[in-house]
Amino acid sequence: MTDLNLFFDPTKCFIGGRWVAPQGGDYLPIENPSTGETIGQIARGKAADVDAAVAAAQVALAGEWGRTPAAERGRILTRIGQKVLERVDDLARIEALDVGKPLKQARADAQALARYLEFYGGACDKVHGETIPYLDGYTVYTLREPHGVTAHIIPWNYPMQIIGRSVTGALAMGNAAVLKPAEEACLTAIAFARIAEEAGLPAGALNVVPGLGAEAGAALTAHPGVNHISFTGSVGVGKLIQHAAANNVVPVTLELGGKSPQLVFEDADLDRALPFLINAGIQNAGQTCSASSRILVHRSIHDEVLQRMAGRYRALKVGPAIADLDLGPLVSERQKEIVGGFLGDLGGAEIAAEGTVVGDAPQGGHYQAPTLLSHVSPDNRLAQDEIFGPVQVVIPFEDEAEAVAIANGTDFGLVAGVWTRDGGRQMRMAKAIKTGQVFLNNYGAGGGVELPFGGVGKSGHGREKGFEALYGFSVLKTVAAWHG
Ligand code: TXE
Repeated sequence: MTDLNLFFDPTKCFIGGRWVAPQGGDYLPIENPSTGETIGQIARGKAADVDAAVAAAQVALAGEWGRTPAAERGRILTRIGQKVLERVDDLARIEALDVGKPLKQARADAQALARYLEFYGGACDKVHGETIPYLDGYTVYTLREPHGVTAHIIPWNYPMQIIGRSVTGALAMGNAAVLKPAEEACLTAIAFARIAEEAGLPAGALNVVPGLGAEAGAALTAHPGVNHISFTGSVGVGKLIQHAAANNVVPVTLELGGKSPQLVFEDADLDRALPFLINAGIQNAGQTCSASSRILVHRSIHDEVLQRMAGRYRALKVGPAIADLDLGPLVSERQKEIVGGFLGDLGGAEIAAEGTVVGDAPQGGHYQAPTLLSHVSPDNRLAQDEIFGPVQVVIPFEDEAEAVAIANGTDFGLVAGVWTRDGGRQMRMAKAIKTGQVFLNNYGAGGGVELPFGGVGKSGHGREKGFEALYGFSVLKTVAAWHG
């Protein structure tokens, strides 16, 4: 069996600065998606553990953490970031085993987490209120205060990146966080708590309760002691969480994935575009909220782009995370069934090219060859629904108007890419596409932690990443003083 060789105890919850067993005494298996083996177990936290975590967060806010000045919060976050950097290799190895992503991608995630801590560490003491001119005899100013206890429900696809953009922003503003990682991949969330503890984060500022969505997750989002909810995951669960937030009248940030297009015009620099077109679809085996699953191409270059993409697809190799190929396995058999369900019903689409699962990939792993599809009608479910696997569709368009109509023709709006040398067209497209982010002649902008991120439509609402997140993780208070 794989030796996990961890620097923390994965069977514990982290509550109020202590490592505690789940109160119900129940555990969940950890699966290695590359082999299908069970490689350990994690706590199956439930409502009682969530109660304890929320109470610990409230104690922290009333105590040392609540009194920690902004600059000191910044030093602590910066220190955690430095310790994350020291552990990049360990974290990458653990994430590769837990999520199945190739080592180099897991490494990039760990480095991104460190970068978030650096960014938000530096930002803590730079969020100012303002003074507002008002009536004679008054002085009016605003304060930015923490919400209080923030709940963070995160998925399994990018645990470290999502902790970076969600939890660290909340801590920067002085909130106390309760984190419920996904049951499929909890290990780096628990590792993060251990590193934060080592770096001197005061007890209760961060609490981690692993467990099932319907148990620990539902208990956390319904908890009356929670003052803000940040959720990344499926649209269905996002709706449940928005209902739960409505019950307690608390703000909620939802990041629910997408069907993000890249628009390739006839004047695009194809040599530059090609790697972006493909990487944005296959990174993390397509299990990425901002995956670009739709490639819209001007009809005059459609066949050329399809052919060039197909050539690259045929060279893609899929294998165990540790082998560090282009793609690893999908996270679970369930995810493989979801993707297989889409590919089992092409509805007139054609397979233009597939990658290869390497011969020595272990039998029990959840491998899926990357698949490029052509002849896909824009209303085919393959072009409408989030597949969350390594599947891209190529769709031709006639002109700008049709490109925009197809790009905007899904329920989602998270990210878009536009490839054209025409400056006027770049500006028109950036305005016309309904989405949270637009990339002109790139896609993803290197993951930049500085860039606000979030969706429109069923991709969700609220913004994380960048300075903007700090406004979402705080409440504005207006103080009006009459002094005569
Ligand atoms: O997501 P879930 P799943 C999409 C993607 C994927 C599909 C299913 O299309 O195929 O969702 O993935 C917690 N109350 N995305 O099932 O169920 C759960 O424990 C509170 C897109 O993994 O939404 C986990 O921590 N919490 C996405 C988190 O919600 C609940 C990333 C996400 O799980 C809960 C992941 C409940 N009732 C999937 N039920 C993206 N935006 O990138 C579940 N959870």
